[in-house]
Amino acid sequence: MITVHHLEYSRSQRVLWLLEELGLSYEVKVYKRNPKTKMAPPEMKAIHPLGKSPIITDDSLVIAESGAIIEYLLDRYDTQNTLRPAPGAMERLPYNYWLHYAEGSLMQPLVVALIFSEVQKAKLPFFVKPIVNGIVGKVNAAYIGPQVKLHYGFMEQELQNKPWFAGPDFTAADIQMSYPVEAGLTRGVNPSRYPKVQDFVNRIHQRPAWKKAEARVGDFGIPS
Ligand SMILES: N[C@@H](CCC(=O)N[C@@H](CS)C(=O)NCC(=O)O)C(=O)O
Repeated sequence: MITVHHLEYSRSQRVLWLLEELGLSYEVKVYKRNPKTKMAPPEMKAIHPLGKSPIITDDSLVIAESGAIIEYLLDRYDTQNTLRPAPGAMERLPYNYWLHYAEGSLMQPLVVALIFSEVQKAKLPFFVKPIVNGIVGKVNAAYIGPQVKLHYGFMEQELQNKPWFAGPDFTAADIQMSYPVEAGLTRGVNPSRYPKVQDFVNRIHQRPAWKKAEARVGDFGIPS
């Protein structure tokens, strides 16, 4: 039996969605974030030493890291390759690219954006606030803003002539991309500048498997 260790409002929503797309049965154990630090609770470290979401267990196997979980589930339960191009197919390379780009490249500036927005929201003595705001403003102007613009411009361009990231068909790479794409939109990216990206988000929300997975845990919100 597959169990998804799901931290609320986290990357593991993708695993729930994938399991619904594959029509597999699974159990979900929901963990709450620490209200102050937003970190995962210590119980998750009892499952995997890093204690980060997602983690799945499949009988005695423990698997962490969303990309590795997706590959494991497809290797084991999607042998007909319904959610990825078959090895050797033309779209297999772009599929691999987007599967890895999501966590390897796109998430980076978005995590920095989240950290600096938390720093700006922190309760600080009034005389420290202008200094902190100045630093945050500089990091935004020099790094976060240009990087996020670069990535969203790239994705917008890539989606000009194809409906899904890897080509004409919906794949698990779209599932992996969904979280960082939406994280950017909740962290200040203006959707009207990226209509194809916004359209991607609208279309994934319409998928029955997305709706089923979201209904299973309540709400798929993303920390902003
Ligand atoms: N690259 C990892 C990232 C895992 C990760 O950082 N997960 C976040 C949730 S979105 C987490 O568990 N945060 C809480 C914590 O670090 O305590 C993956 O894709 O699985």
